[in-house]
Amino acid sequence: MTGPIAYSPEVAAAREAGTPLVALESTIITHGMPWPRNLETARRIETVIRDEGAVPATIAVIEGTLHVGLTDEALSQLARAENVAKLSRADLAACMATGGTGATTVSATMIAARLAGIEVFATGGIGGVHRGAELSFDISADLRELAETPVTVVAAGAKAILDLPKTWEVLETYGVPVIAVGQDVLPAFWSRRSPHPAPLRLDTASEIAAAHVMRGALGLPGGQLAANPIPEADEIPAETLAPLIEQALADAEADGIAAKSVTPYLLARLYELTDGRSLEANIALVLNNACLGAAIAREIAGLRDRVAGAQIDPL
Ligand code: PSU
Ligand code: MN
Repeated sequence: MTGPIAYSPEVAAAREAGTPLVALESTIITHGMPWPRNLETARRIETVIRDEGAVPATIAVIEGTLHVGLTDEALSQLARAENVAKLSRADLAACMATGGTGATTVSATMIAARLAGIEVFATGGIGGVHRGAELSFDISADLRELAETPVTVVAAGAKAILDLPKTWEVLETYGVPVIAVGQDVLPAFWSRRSPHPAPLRLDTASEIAAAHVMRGALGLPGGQLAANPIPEADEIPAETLAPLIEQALADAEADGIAAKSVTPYLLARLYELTDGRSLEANIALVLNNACLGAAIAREIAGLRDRVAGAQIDPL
């Protein structure tokens, strides 16, 4: 199948039947986790979503076509491939136009999800404001995407390698709802709790779904971030991580790492510095987010059915 967008058979069937869908990014597979754990994790995430009554749609550009839903063969090839491009809003179109292959980050995955009519997207952690951004101006395109594209993103917050307070400030400026799930403080990716009070707190998938539908009814552009804390058993305490993050940042600076390479470099360096523990935590939190994402997608589908059935306006 060629053309600008291709749906996998499973996703095409779900669209036809109205089964809730959950979008998944591919950068986490190609740039966020080492082989072969990346493939194993990508498959497990998809299984969690199916077990929760939704259909996974992993998104990537392969030879110029934007794939929404990957067959297991395509997933395996991508997980093994080297030198895959990392695509954000800025480079998605050029990659497709030139027949390239690339993994989608949060921003590009949100764009693809919207095109496919998928309202929920689960991942690990969003990009944000990098430490030292006052000099480097390194702020992830993920933040502006959340302000523009109406998809609910389930993540364990922003990655703790970032400047979290500045990340939350930018999202507030952009009018993006940042919702801590079930607690009063924002999570910090590998750790359940950060010192930052949550701007919003919702405790259930049904409340998050209702907020999503209400935003649409109000005609507000943009999505919302459901910041879902990592399960307690899998977290790495923030105190343990803090010096290791400092070390990874110092190494990145010494190695002259910049632009798109910063996030993959820091994740890989932390993997070494924690003897692999950061990866185990990362896998656990993504699986946890997939589970919540599927529940939110089911709730949104239920709300839409009720609204359509009663022919009422949600407002
Ligand atoms: N979360 C992870 N691993 C990752 C990423 C997020 O657990 O690899 C990726 C996401 O695709 C996110 C991107 O959109 O990192 C942010 O990159 P940058 O900081 O260059 O915008
Ligand atoms: Mn960047």
